[in-house]
Formats: sequence, C-alpha cells, structure tokens
Amino acid sequence: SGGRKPEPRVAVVVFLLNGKSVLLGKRRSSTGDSTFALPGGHLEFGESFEACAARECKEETGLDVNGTEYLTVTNNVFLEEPKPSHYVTVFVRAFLTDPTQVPQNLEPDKCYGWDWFNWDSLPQPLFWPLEKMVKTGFNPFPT
Ligand code: 8DG
Ligand code: MG
Ligand code: MG
Repeated sequence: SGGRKPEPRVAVVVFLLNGKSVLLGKRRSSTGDSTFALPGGHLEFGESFEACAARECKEETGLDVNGTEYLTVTNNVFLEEPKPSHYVTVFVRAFLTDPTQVPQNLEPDKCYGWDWFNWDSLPQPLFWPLEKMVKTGFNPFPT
C-alpha cells in the first residue's frame, strides 16, 4: 500500500460448520464479485489465526464461534482482477458456540447475504480459491 511495491497479504477464512452444512456468502467485491465464499479477512498485526477467525465471523455475520482449528493454507494470486492482489490464505474450521444463532449480513457493502449450504450441494459459482480446494476433494469436516 502507500504506492509502494505490492506485497502478499495474509487472510484467514473460516469453514463454519453446522451439522453437514457450511456458511457461505455471495461476495460483493472487485475480487470474486458474486461468487460464494467463506467468512474471513485480513490477519491483523499480532493476531492469532483463531482470534482472527472469531473476529471476522463476528464482524461479518454476528456469529460467535469456537473450536477453531487450522486446516490448511493455499497461495492465491489475483493478478487479473481490477485490483491485483496476492493472498496467503489460511483455512480454519470452527463451530457455532450457540447452534441456534442465526447469521446476519453485517457488512452489506461486501456481501449479498449469508446462508448455510449442505456440503453435498454447494452453490455455484464458488470463489475460485474455494473452488480449487473442493475440486481436489478437500473436506473440512472432522472425520
Ligand atoms: P477486512 O478488512 O475485514 O480484514 O477484510 P475483508 O474485506 O473481510 O477481506 P476479504 O476480501 O473477505 O478477505 C481477504 C482475502 O482473502 C480475499 O480478498 C481473498 C482471500 N480469500 C481467499 N478465499 C477466501 C474466502 O473463501 N473468503 C474470503 N472472505 N476471502 C478469501 O483466498
Ligand atoms: Mg472482514
Ligand atoms: Mg471478509
């Protein structure tokens, strides 16, 4: 930023699991507009993956999560997007602290809305970093 040479950033994104479903929101962004993506965002200076996951879920959906566990990391280069960017994306899973809590669209400028989707019938199109994982057979559920 600040007009300097661009650098990769770290994102933490969350497979929020509820039974056989995951929470997805349709993005409203120059990167991946109108594709279905996980809640998540930028890792802040000094923050743990777990704290970032909980903070982003709360900011974006109002949901309280627990049981956060690291799953995997992928390298995502968005050079063809209107705003070129590069993210090292840390994927974690987490669960609802209160399974009756309902997601709210707290950042309507960034998301068209949140919904639960059964893992066996995910919506299309998925945000491509997520699509890439699904295609390789990745499964976020505990075995
Ligand atoms: P913040 O200001 O709240 O920190 O950021 P944000 O507005 O919530 O950022 P974001 O775009 O939601 O997430 C940051 C980047 O993470 C995004 O531009 C690309 C990368 N990313 C992936 N996969 C996913 C995903 O499934 N969901 C989200 N939200 N971001 C993802 O690589
Ligand atoms: Mg955010
Ligand atoms: Mg976000």
